[in-house]
Amino acid sequence: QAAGTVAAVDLGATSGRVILGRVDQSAGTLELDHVARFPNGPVRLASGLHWDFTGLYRDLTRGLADAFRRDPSVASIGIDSWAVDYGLLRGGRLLGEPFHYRDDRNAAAVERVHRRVPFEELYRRNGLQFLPFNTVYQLAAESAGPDSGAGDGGSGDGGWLGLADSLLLVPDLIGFQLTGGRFAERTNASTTGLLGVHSGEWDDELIERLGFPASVFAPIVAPGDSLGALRPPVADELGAPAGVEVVAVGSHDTASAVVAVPMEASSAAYISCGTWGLVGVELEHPVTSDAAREANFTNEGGVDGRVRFLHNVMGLWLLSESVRWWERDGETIELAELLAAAASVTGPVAVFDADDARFLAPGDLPGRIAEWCAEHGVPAPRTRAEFARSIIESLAEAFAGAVRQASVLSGVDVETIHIVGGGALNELLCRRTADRSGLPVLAGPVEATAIGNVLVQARAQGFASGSLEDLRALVARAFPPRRYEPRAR
Ligand code: LRH
Repeated sequence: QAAGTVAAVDLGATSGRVILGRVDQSAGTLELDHVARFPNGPVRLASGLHWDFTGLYRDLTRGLADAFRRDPSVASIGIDSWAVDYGLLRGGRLLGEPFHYRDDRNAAAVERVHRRVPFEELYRRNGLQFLPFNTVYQLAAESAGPDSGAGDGGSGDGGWLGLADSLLLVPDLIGFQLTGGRFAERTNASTTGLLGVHSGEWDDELIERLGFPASVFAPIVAPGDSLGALRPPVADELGAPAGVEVVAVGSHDTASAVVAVPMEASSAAYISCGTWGLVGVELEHPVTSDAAREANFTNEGGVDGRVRFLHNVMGLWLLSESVRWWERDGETIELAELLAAAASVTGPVAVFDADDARFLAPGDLPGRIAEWCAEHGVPAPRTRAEFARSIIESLAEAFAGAVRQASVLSGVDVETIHIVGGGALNELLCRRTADRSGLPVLAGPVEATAIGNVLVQARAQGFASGSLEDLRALVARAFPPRRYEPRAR
């Protein structure tokens, strides 16, 4: 079996990267070459909180051009990003910058959706945990249109959604710009709330009941499918050889990350920890029991038809947004120093509910943490080091709790916890998650998402073969995780 190189575009909520992956499965090697990294984040326009899609596209295509300069043998490109957000198109033209999922336009839409389809029924159909920004609620807000206010049924003309002839989630939207093909990759489509949890296909009846135009949804493709060759002007701009393909990967970043968790899925839980902490287990079949619904666990689509049974914990957003708040007057805070100071805090610190919805929107997170503490009669942190420590302890506690719930709800007997993503670099978080769960934590790889993206492409190109277990064996060998043993509390 030949070795080969592919390019992964991995877009997170705070930064994006282009990474080359060289895979030689017979030699047991998997090498990453970081080609480009660029910032990403919300832009507040008059219409609300948006993404700068055009800027992102410029940055990622520049990165891809660098990648082809560095290695002209790149066989394919794969794109993954955060979930749920989308662009609307008409005649191939983008109808404005996509909304950011942290925009607050969805509150009225949630009620409107649940009035038509009660949450219990939604959950039975789509298996998704309630998050106010699930695409289904965003689309209900969209249908209400610019002029209608938030009245039931919206303006009746379908609002912005009625203007569109297609809707593409962010990675699919990039795929469309690159190839001209319009597809909906299944793992990410599973986060819309409009995919049948058992069928893995668009739930046409649900779409109709919610009054959405069925024709805007693109055909479903699976990770490993080709989205087509680069459009000739794009290939020119990237300096790419003719015929280079864009391959569907687990285009939901969390789906790609889970591919690269070097775990034994029958006895492990994973935490994909970046902006969010996605905490759960991998299953063969969805669990949509009342208990799973009440615990707000989701059944998202995984690569190779696996199920990502997990819960969203707020994640390192709590820390990054606090730092952003403290830096608002121009000061620069070194994260490593802040974490070192957090590690040396000796007294007890507040453990707050990291899941509380008040932490979702951008803004004064330290103030909201203090407010939570005041409401719950807990002394609030005072120094920045105490805030950082309180955030880490609260995340570790939420992670440990979600692992316990995942285990009870799914029947997986969890013996180890894998932490992948940026959080794997955070020693205090890994150590405290081990301590608070009483289980060993295996940390790494940090770039799990890009690795999962690379591996699914490599398999599609014939540079690798086998099941997810075979791919994970390669990850374990190339990126041996670091182990944290639990200590007494
Ligand atoms: C993580 C993530 C997560 C989603 C959220 C919108 O980046 O994709 O899985 O719930 O962003």
